[in-house]
Amino acid sequence: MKTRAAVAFEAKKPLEIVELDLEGPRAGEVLVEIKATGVCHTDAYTLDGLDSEGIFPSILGHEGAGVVVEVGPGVTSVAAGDHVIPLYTPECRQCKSCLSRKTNLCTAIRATQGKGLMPDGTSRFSYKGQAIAHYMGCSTFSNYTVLPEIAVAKIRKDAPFDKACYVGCGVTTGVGAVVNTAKVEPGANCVVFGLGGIGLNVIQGLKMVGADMIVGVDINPSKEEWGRRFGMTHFVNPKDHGDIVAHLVELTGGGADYTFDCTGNTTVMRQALEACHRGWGESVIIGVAEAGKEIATRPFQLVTGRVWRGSAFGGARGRTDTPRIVDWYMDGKIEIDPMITHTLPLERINEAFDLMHAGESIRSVVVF
Ligand code: NAD
Ligand code: AHE
Ligand code: ZN
Repeated sequence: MKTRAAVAFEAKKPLEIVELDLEGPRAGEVLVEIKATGVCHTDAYTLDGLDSEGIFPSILGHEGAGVVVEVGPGVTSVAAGDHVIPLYTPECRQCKSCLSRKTNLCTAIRATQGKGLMPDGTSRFSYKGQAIAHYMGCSTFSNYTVLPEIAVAKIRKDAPFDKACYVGCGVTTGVGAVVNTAKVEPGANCVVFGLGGIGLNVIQGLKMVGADMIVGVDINPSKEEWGRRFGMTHFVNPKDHGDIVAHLVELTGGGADYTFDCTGNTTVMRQALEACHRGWGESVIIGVAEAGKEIATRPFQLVTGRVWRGSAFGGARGRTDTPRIVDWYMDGKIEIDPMITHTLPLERINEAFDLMHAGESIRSVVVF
């Protein structure tokens, strides 16, 4: 069949809208009509050539929602007509990682996914006879995409696609980092670095679990209003302080119980660790750093009890947890609508990247 998609032909070049060929689902795969997709900073990072796994040409996008159109042989958990969210972190429930109950990082198909291929080692997309790579196992910047059965979460049918898509990455990543990774307790003092599409979801997660102090840190002063809208209690612009760590340690009465990096900047990651309370403070890295970057701190910071950890997809087990997060949204426990600042047709998808780089959007959603 044919599908309309925004293709990343080259790094650092705008996406091009073209009609591609898409092969139908093979065994264990499903064909999904994508109805809406968010544009995450990770898509921009890959398009900018900063991803060590970046492949071109490819179809980016990993924050979608849509409808199952057709299933391949052997598929039992979803059927045509089901509403689904594609999962860049699948959940096979059978691999060593899934069975460990210690991680959400299913390893069943990670190797081929990182190469831009379906689990059988081939691509379903082609353009003028040339294979086009999948991205993060999702490729939601295409109107139709093929996904492994283990990489789709079935969600309720009354959830609007143009909001539910955000659960496919940003909402789950932010709220999940609080609930699943850090397991923040009521009354905790917390600092969130970077108040974008992820950081604001960390803030609303912190509010939901009853954190006491929720400090937001951003170099963009317009983010103060956004942070307060979702529960931030204090705002700090690093540009107003010589020693940001000393300021945050003083503000939080000796250091934070939990800090979250939602910037992807390795200097900020160090600040986030060092702003933690001696003896127990935990810092969660969510931001994705560009290829070649490394983090550093004095080992003494860890010797004296601070903990560094990371969180991918908010520690969520996709098929199990994302339908529940959609329920939280539908039940009014978390907000999504105000964070979707821009809704655009596919033809204008490059504007979503411009808005993000200009700091003018929280989330842009492309609707098909
Ligand atoms: P975004 O562009 O919407 O927001 C980033 C925010 O960080 C902006 O408000 C920006 O002003 C702020 N910022 C930039 N430099 C800063 C600095 N030095 N100090 C303080 N604030 C600073 O991006 P996003 O979509 O929210 O994504 C944030 C990060 O999370 C990205 O690195 C993205 O790749 C990553 N991410 C990780 C996961 C995961 O599973 N771990 C999932 C989604 C996104
Ligand atoms: N490909 C990069 C790593 C990118 C990365 O860390 N991705 C996050 C999700 S970001 C979503 O917006 C993630 O879940 N990683 C786990 C995984 O298995 O990829 C690199 O450095 O090579
Ligand atoms: Zn993302």
